[in-house]
Amino acid sequence: MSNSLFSELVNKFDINLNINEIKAFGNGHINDTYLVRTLPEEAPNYILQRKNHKIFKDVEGMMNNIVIATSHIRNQLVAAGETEVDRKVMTYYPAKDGKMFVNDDEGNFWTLFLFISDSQGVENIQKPEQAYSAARAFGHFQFQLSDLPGEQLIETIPNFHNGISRFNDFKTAIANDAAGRVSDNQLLINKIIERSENMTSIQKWLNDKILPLRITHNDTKINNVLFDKDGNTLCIIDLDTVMPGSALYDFGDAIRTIGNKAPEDEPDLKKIIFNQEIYEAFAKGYLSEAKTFLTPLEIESLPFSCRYMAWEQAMRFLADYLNGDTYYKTDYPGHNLVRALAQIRYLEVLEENREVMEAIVKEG
Ligand code: ADP
Ligand code: GN1
Ligand code: MG
Repeated sequence: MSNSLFSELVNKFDINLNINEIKAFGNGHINDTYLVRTLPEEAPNYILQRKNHKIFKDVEGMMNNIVIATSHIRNQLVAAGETEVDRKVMTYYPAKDGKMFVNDDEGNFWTLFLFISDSQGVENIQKPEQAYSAARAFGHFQFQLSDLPGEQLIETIPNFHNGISRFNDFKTAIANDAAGRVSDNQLLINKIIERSENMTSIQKWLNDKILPLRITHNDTKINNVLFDKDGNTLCIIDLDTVMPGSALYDFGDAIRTIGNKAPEDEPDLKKIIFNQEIYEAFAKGYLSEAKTFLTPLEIESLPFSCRYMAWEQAMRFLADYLNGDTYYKTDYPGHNLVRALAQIRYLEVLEENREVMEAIVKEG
């Protein structure tokens, strides 16, 4: 898209900006993110983000969730006398027509929010202290939303972490065999199927109301926490999937990304190693915030949630590969298969480390 088209989009928002440049930013698998730099140098910068409306089918409802959640947190911060509110919670801007997005001529949905200056997202956590702080930030985020009535929020992607419906989608992908890739991947497919009975238990507990439904983030990749330059956490970002869910998904997904010494698409399976030190720091940080509101079953199931999220993610990547790569952005042919193989290997590694993971959570 040309600079003038970008500027045209930004001008539809209810904010006057003197744009210096707009450039691609970030490396998510779903949305497209652009940094809007403004003049003078010291003025705030912004992020323009195209929401993937093929995946988020109700962008208006999603933005409504985000406004409800961020306003709720903002009110708490103001009431507590917090001075740097705009660095502790996301600030989204409305369009001139009052909506929280603008549409372009092709029907895409664009949103604008404040770029939190002097902040950084971390792709690979190396230090246990960072894991401890990030865990506290995610736990605190759940706490901040714990008194918000869940009925106000929609499911931005229905059944997002529902293991039963994800497994049904997976079986459909196998039955359709749209890309003719099933027969070559039977071994991997079986690794998912043989664990399905056990893995769908979180959803069964939610259905039976044995587990509480909370308002959770649902995409707790570690790069969704912003740190300041001194390593303190600032704010939780990427709020597209804030909706009713289980606290277990947030814990498990964070460990999926940082409890593994290798990235989620590591092709060399020997490099996929459990990072016990980071897991321990994350578990301790999370529990220091969340112990007060989690139920005993939730606490006891934290190690299981890590295995669940690895299984779910392996299944999602593999289903996408079998469907012909229609969901995730990929960098090369076969990328989704590499991701699925890496996630299954990580699941096996977590299974090997089950006892130590349970012992760490018991210690609190
Ligand atoms: P995606 O859904 O594609 O992961 P994000 O909303 O997480 O997109 O944004 C992509 C990247 O942009 C983040 O990982 C982070 O580095 C940066 N980013 C996002 N929001 C902010 C913000 N409010 N302030 C500063 N940087 C941000
Ligand atoms: C997607 O957008 P991004 O990269 O933060 C996905 C997550 C997956 C993740 C795997 C809406 O997250 O659920 O865990 O990729 N988001 C959506 O890396 O599907
Ligand atoms: Mg993100």
